[in-house]
Amino acid sequence: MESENRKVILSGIQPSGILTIGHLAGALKNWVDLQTQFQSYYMIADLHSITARQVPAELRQRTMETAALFLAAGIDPDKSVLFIQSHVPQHSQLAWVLNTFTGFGELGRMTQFKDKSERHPENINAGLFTYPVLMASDILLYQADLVPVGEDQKQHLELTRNLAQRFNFNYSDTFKIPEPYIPKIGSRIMSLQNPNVKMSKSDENVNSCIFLNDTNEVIINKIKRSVTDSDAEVRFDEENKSGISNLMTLYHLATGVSFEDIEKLFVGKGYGDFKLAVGNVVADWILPVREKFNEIMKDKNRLKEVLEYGAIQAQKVAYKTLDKVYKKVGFVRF
Ligand code: ATP
Ligand code: LTN
Repeated sequence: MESENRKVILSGIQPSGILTIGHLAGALKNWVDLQTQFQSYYMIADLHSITARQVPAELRQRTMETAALFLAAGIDPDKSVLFIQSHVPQHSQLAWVLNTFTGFGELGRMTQFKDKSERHPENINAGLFTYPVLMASDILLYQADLVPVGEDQKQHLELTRNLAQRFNFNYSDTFKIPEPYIPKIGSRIMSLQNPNVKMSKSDENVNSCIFLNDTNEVIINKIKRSVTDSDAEVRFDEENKSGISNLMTLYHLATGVSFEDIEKLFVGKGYGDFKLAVGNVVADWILPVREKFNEIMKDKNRLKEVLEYGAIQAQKVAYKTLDKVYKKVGFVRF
């Protein structure tokens, strides 16, 4: 685990809902591959999730479920450090320091903040505004080289790099400057009901998402009812045929069949046949993850042990960085 020369990656998912196939395609699938090459830190970002109001009992349940899904998707606690963000107090501690290096204007330009405050005008809290600073702390504490994220998080990564450089310049080399790692295919799985927006676990319309705990029947039905265009050609064209292109992406990720071969396979066939085929391959893809998830959720004690072990490992690394930062800014250390 402590192999010093391996590059470090860190990523996280908020426990703000049941994970979707977007998380499997855009995040977990890659995380599983990356953990063999990199020293990997994967966290459940519960501190981030309370920027939107959560029901406490549900948050607790979702946090454990998210951890179980990480394991079910193939994250191996012997290879990766898997932990709950709030178990490592250094995240909030570093965030406070970095807040004092972040401009008001910089945060105001974040598109996620603008989107979320437009969608939820009733709760535009300061935490939502400083969310990217907490995310920067997550990354910088572990001296991450690479951060696997979806396309939507690129701007937050850019801010993280700026903050790291600013701090290093003001004092001396403290933080590694991280790079985003965005998968070419799958980094933006679109909503099944509106293929021009990202599939999102907090979408009010459950038909827009395939949840990782949906049954085969539900998956097949949701794909059958998904919104596509009005011609009948299975062709990859994200601009003009975003619905079909999204389904082709899912088919590709589930089977490995290339876009070209998918087009050939469905020449002359209608969307009905195509949607049924996508439904079947996606259901087959998710089934083992769902079965493993159910198994893991039956043994809560084991899950708790894994998370406690992860938190201890994470704290050790996080403490080292925070200690350096506290010294550099001039806090008295005994
Ligand atoms: P929200 O609850 O607002 O929908 P989210 O699901 O986008 O949030 P997270 O749960 O924190 O946010 O996302 C974790 C990771 O999964 C991020 O890297 C994100 O980009 C990726 N991800 C989420 N949804 C998708 C998607 N539809 N396609 C590809 N990747 C996704
Ligand atoms: N903001 C991310 C979740 C997240 C994250 C992180 C991702 C929180 N901290 C650190 C990568 C690294 C999101 O909403 N997708």
